[in-house]
Amino acid sequence: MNADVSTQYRPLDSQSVVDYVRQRAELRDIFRPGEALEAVEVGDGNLNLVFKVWARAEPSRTVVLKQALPYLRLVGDSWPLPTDRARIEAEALKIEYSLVPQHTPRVYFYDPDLYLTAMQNLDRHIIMRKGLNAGVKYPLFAEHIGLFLAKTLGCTSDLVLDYKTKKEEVARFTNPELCKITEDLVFTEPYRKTERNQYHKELEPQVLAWQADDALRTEVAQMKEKFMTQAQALIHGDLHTGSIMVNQEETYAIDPEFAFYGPMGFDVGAVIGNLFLNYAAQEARIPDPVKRADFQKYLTDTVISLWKVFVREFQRHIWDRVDPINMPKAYQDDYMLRILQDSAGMGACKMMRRVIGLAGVSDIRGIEDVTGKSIAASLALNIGRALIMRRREIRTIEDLVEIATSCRPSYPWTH
Ligand code: SR1
Ligand code: MG
Repeated sequence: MNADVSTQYRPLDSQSVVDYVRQRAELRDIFRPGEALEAVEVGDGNLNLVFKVWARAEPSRTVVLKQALPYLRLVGDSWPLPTDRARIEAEALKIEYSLVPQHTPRVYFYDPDLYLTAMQNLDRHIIMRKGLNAGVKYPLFAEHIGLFLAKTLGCTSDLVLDYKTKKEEVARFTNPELCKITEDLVFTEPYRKTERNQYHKELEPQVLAWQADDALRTEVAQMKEKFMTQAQALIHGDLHTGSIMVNQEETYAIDPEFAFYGPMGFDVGAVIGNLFLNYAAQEARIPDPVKRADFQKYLTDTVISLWKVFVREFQRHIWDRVDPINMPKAYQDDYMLRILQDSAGMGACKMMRRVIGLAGVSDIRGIEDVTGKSIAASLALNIGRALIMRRREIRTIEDLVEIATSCRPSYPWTH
């Protein structure tokens, strides 16, 4: 076991989690002493155990327990992983809840011996990626995530925090091993031959062209440098559509275990990049061209409105409260433009890694027909390349969307 694992640590299972829940005083408002409880392990992510526990007599009285394993679940115990990520996640959730409680699951407690967080069970919501793959629209999502991004990023930055608190927060959220996963899987491995890359063989000509492209690797290296050096705000660090739970009325961001002080554009770009991954996937998922165009327009409209909400809420919660002597309007406008261009570049990297590297997304890898999968993957790579290479041209969110929507798949290959 890892050196950093507590001596009291033991991974729970669907039986032991029930006994554990009974012992926790923090949950006595939810569960009655001695009543029958049921539990199931539902974790389908890459890293952790996730249990749902509920009262048999009244399943709406329920809780989720998320427990870190000391290794990467996706790969096994050959890839050790620090359990401190569980503390980071619980502390990030508490900050996010203080800023946007309507979009953050409530934490009941964190157990530092078991690296376990007990939190609100979002049992009326589904993982957004699954909904999008099924062609479901979420009309309030842009409004909700735009607010979430503006408050969680703006309020944890130097624009709001005092000089000392900011540095203390950077230290508290130092998360080197999970950042290293992102540095490797998002910014490094897709652009070189490695055993962990996992693209399907029909895509090989385009992957090899991307890996041979010096200009592309130069731009990706710049994004990696920014990710590693710009402690701009407490970012979620993994805000893809698998880390968002939705229904028609509500939106929650979950799973901030990759949180650290990084560039705001990494979070905004994660959301935008994942919407464009789904846009590319719909090329194969929706055969009817009229229905496909309608859903893709919903996705691009969502990108435009989430950015506009982000700008509006950033104005309201951040810029309206700063000192305009040292942060004049021109500085503020330039700050927002830099976030937009970073979002294009980092969102692009997030798209390309999900096509080429370890830990792909079901939007594309879940397409069974190999021709359809190749068309979708090729389009995602072309959108990614265009967004990162042309990001300096972008002045508005409409420019960003225009660059993405002017791309076409290169598959089937013409030579
Ligand atoms: C090795 S972990 C793979 C991926 O899962 C997480 O959700 C992050 O995106 C990470 O890169
Ligand atoms: Mg996750």
